[in-house]
Amino acid sequence: MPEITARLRCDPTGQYIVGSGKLAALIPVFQFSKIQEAIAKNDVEGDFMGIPVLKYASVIKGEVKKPGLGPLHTEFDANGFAYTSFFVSSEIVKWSLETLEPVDRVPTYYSIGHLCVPGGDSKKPWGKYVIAYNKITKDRYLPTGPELAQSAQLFSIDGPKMELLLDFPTIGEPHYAQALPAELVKPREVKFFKIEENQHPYAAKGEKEAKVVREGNKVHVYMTTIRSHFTPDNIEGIKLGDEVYFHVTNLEQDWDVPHGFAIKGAATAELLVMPGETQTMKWIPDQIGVTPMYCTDFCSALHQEMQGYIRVSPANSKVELKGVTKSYDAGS
Ligand SMILES: [Cu+2]
Repeated sequence: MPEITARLRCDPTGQYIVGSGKLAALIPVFQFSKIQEAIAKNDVEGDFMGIPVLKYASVIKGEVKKPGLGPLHTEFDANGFAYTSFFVSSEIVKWSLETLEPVDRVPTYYSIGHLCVPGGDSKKPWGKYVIAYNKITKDRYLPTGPELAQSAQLFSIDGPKMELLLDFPTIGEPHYAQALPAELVKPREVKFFKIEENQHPYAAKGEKEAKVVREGNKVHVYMTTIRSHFTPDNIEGIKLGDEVYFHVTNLEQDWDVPHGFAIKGAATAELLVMPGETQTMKWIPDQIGVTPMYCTDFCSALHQEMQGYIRVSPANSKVELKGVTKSYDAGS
């Protein structure tokens, strides 16, 4: 029995199970119906840790002989062909599930590991492309950090010969990657969250709902954000010893208009608030004075103006708590 390192793939018809091993020199193809027969007849050749082992010769449909070196992973198209990556000989080999003969091969230039035919591990592969995910592709892209980018390759498989279309960087070698036609994703795409469906308990669904509320030493700022201002953007009456919660609602109802929110010197990270969403940032001021807050996502030409101020008073101060909006953009 050839060396198999636990890589078994079932073909789209469910009849065949293809095994492979990184250091093997052939590809065994098992037949599901034969496995069922062997189990029924108890056609075994001993056991491994109590698990009965079926006779190799009884369950094999056949072997793909001398396909290349180091067959690793196999994917399938919709026309009865399999595509196996070869780690040692650095290639993809296309072979027929019927005849078990190789019919085409294409170099991948690097040590390929996983590969992906969109839908190739389902009953109905789309079967137009195969993607090679490579290992050890050290020299392909500029070194930009402690880890180098790997290089993947996209090939067409809908013609008589596999053809290289593109190579592109990946982080590591994606394992069991899956791809599917964009039309399946597009109708489900979320472009923005509907503001009227926002369930956040501290949402402000319009600038009129913006307010600043004190509960003991907790201050809740119901803040809205829209190109290119915050409401309120001038807050005072916050005292040293307060815990301030900024509940920032992004009023935008358009695609790709997130706003950021940060407070200068804050110990917490910034927020990135998607259109229609509310997010909360906690801030404990540690000094008296005026602290700027600002948008951190380039949202329009007036993004730099998207800022405001928070005045922090001494703990015993009598400054009234209030939030107003002072800086409007030209359109407001
Ligand atoms: Cu902004």
